[in-house]
Amino acid sequence: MSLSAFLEQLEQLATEGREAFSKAVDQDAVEKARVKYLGAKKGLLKEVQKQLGKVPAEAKREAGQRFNQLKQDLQGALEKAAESLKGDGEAPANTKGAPPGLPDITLPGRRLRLGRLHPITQTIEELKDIMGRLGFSVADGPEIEDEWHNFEALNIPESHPARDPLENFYLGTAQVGQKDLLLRSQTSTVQIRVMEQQPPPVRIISLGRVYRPDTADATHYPMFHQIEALLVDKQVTMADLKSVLRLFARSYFGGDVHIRFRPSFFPFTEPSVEVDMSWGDRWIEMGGAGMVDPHVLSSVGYDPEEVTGFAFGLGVERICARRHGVRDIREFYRNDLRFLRQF
Ligand code: FA5
Repeated sequence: MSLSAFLEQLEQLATEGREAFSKAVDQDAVEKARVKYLGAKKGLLKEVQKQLGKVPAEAKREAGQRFNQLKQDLQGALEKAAESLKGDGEAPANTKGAPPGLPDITLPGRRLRLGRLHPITQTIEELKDIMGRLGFSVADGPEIEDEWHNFEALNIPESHPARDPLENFYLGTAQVGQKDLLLRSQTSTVQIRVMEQQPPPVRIISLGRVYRPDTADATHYPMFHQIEALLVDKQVTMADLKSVLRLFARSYFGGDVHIRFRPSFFPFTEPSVEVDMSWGDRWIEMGGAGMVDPHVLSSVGYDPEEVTGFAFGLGVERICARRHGVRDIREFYRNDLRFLRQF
């Protein structure tokens, strides 16, 4: 290979390499460029170095010098790129190149940070996807509810402790003779709204915020999210409930998750169960479930002799926390960007 052919190769590599480092927008891109151009095994520079042996003996010295120069040059470009992306993407201090007071336009630009969806929003989208694949469509309901949808239609009578003012955020807007409004305490309200509006079969999920005056701790927050599922059709059984929950859990968490039912009580399901999920030997309560109580079906005008149904309601924060190893759900609402940027 002639000296000029070798130098030409070298120049081209230099131009490309410098450009790659100067265009790198984050440390990842810098690393990619480093491997491509300066990689010890398969870097392009290494490839060119191999050509050095083919240059005629009398031109070797010059070729070698140019090669070393270029190598230093690219290493410099790498360090500069890495340096300028350090420290949260801040541009380096304006210390040289421009007269005092004027911006130095030769400095690399300030990297723009892209925003991202909140981890709970990301989880909701994923849960919708999974349940969508199982044939469930998304239904929506208001966060400000009336007592009929939050309680009565769900078989929770006036005297039930779940209606206690200390357990709910009542809005205190009732006029004389009217029922009060409240922030919904569960997404089961949407079951009623959907069944009131359409005849069976029903196969929906509803995801959204719910509110309870719970003291915040590692597993509780006064505002949290639930995913509610409702399936009403002919001959729906507990076995269907368990299969759907298992499929759901395995799709979201992976194959090693197990589910178990513990007998429980909800006024709107009979029988009712608490749904626990486990990894290894630790069981965590994720929500409640059961077969829709015949009273609830009749209260929305369905015939309980004709159709049966199951429903479940799970806490989204707990699901998301478990998947990502977050030990305290309060982290989701501290608005600490160092935490949120990890998702
Ligand atoms: C209910 O809310 C029922 N509506 C669930 C249901 C739906 C039963 C359909 C039957 C049929 P529960 O109050 O247990 O049930 O709440 C369900 C889940 O919400 C809990 O298991 C938990 O994961 C989550 N959860 C409850 N309170 C909080 C809170 N303060 N902060 C975060 N998550 C909570």
